[in-house]
Amino acid sequence: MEIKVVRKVLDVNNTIAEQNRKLFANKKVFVLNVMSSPGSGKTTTLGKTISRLMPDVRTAVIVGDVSTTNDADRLAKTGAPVVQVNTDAFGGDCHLAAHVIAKAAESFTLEDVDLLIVENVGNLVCPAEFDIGEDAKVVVLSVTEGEDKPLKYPLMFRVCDAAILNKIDLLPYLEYDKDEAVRNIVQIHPDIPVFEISARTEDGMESWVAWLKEKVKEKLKP
Ligand SMILES: Nc1nc2c(ncn2[C@@H]2O[C@H](COP(=O)(O)OP(=O)(O)O)[C@@H](O)[C@H]2O)c(=O)[nH]1
Ligand SMILES: [Mg+2]
Repeated sequence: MEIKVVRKVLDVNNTIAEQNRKLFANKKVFVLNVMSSPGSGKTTTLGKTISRLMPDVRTAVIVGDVSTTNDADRLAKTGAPVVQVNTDAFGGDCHLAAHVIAKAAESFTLEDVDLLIVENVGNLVCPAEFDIGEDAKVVVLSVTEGEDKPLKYPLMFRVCDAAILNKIDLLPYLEYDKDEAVRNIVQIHPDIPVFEISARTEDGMESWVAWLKEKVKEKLKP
């Protein structure tokens, strides 16, 4: 019984996600869904990423958190239009569902947007299950979270098109086997690109931003 209810929720979500996908295709907007556990560095990474993309790639952001507008305030400093969604209004949902994205996207003039970035609610479980009509999904894993997280949360790593391994500036202070972390990611998702970066020092940012730019360009090509 419970499984049927869950399936129905996901079916309804998938239908709205397809409507979103059509709308974004029609408006030529590339949508990136960014997911991770809380604190792995999504907002910091996105702030630095957007600064490198603008004004060439016109970027807008939807930020999801259970509560507060902290991240929207941080990302608005890049000059990109930002909408904060607080899921405590929806019972404290642990993810952004497709209908929430549809509503939030109404705040933007999509004709003036090339890239819509969605910073999802922080956790490695629910966001992986909800299609929002995006073109690509990215997971951010930081080196303070342990090498085994891809094995513990395999769905997240399976559904993502790229993985960012963040906070590599901290490696000298940790007993962290980076190669093992990358092996675990690739064991779950062979051939997935893994970008080793420090959002703080901006080490490794170029190849990540180049990958994203290429993806956006592919979609915007006439
Ligand atoms: N040392 C270090 N700290 C980072 C890095 N990226 C983010 N942080 C810090 O990690 C904390 C959480 O970052 P935030 O971007 O808010 O993570 P989010 O919850 O995933 O959006 C903040 O204190 C950041 O300053 C990094 O590359 N290196
Ligand atoms: Mg954040």
